Amino acid sequence: MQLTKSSEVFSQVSWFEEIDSTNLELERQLAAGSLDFSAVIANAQTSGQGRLGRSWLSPSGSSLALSIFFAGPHAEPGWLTLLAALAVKRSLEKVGIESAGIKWPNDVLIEGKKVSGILAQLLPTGGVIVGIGLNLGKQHPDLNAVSLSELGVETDLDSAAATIGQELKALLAEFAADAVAVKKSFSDACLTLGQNVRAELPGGSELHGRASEINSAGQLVILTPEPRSLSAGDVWHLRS
Ligand code: BT5
Repeated sequence: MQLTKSSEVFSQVSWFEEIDSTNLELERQLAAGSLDFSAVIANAQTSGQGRLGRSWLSPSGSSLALSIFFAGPHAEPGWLTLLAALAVKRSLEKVGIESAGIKWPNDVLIEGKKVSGILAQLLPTGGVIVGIGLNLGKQHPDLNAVSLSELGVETDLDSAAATIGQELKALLAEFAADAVAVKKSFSDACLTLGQNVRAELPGGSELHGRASEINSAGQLVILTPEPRSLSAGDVWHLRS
């Protein structure tokens, strides 16, 4: 990726060779006070967190673990996850990977395999932690995963984090200036739209229908055939 350093992009950066989870570490740091747009970066996590209690595997050398703190309302929380996914997609384009798409809300996929996942956590203070995992090296064979090195792209943790941070900063500025244009850009990158989907809601119930649009709150609208808006949950793309 490019030669910018993460220390030039984020307001403050803490580095760890290994940590339980960069999201958890950032949460601990917040108790002592953290600056807006500060970041925690790790080479390995022993307890990487996915959504809904799932795990994110990130042994040493396999991926970038990056968590960013947002103190204020840069964008609606629902949009922060989507903007982070779009920032990852744009970062991949910077290194010549054009084929990545976003499975709503938080997966970046290349040819059906996951290269990145996002975990946003709302804090009681109104701030948000956005955690981003990006696969850079060898992956566990049981995962439906792909990494940059498997695609012939070598990058280091610092430049990957810096590029994502820069793209995210740029997107937040674009979003503040012209949210409609960014929403269109997200929709164009979103693999879920137009698909017949099965959605599992956090309470366990299911919806079936066609994913028709991302609404202004960043929710996925599914025609069941009545429109239903989803703010969280898991979505499976079904064969038509
Ligand atoms: C996610 O959850 O995809 C959110 C992942 C967020 C990870 C970052 S790393 C930095 C920060 N610190 C943290 O502790 N977390 C964040 P979800 O949509 O629930 O997907 C989780 C599922 O992805 C797992 O159940 C596995 O099936 C799969 N998975 C786990 N590790 C993977 C990997 N390295 N590559 C691809 N898929 C993986």
